[in-house]
Amino acid sequence: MPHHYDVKGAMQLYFIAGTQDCLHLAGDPAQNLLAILEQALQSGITCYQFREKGKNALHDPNKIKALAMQCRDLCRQYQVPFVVNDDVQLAIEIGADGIHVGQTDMAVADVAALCHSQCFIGTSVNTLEQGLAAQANPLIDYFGTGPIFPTQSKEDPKPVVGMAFVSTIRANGIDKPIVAIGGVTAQSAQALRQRGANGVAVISAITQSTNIAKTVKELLDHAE
Ligand code: TZP
Ligand code: MG
Repeated sequence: MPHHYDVKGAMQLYFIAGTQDCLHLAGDPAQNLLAILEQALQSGITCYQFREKGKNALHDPNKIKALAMQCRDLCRQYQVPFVVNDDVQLAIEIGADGIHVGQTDMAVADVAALCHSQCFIGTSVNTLEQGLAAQANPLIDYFGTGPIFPTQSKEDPKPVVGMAFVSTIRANGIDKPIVAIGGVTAQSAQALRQRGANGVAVISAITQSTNIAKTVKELLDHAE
């Protein structure tokens, strides 16, 4: 039996973050992540991805799992899908709603065999060829297109694709749920939706906001 989520609806405003994205704030990064996530949930984000990644991330698997469970519990309170980045075993262990795997992570067929009954599956697309392959693969439920603009939030970003990439994806008959990612702010969210994105995925626009409620409202402006 496949997962039962409204994936397209979840793409409207997809927040991604880990402790590495909270290091600009004083205090404990894990507590800061939880506080930011709770504000973002209260303000109306439609999906959250737990992404603990890079040299500044937590590295103790027990701490990562404990934090992921706290984030999951917050998302459940607000009935917002909880997605785990990369780590399929963690996603299964803690009952995540979705799993996101990049082009070089575990193969989608293997991910699906392990967890598609519970989790929806997302991937990342940086070229039209990858987009056509993701469209053709029935195991992929959504994908991220980007980076649209330069990003400070990823250590090894792929080449910037620009807003036109979203139009190119739709012009080629790709109709799966897509979320535009990479340097997206309230200034570009509406234009990305007009080009055919179902929504936007952001890290820093929310983690570095000094008014999360206002930022989330602006990022959701003109969403369906
Ligand atoms: N994948 C492509 S760009 C990116 C990821 C995870 C980072 C997006 O972060 P920001 O701060 O919204 O540019
Ligand atoms: Mg990955």
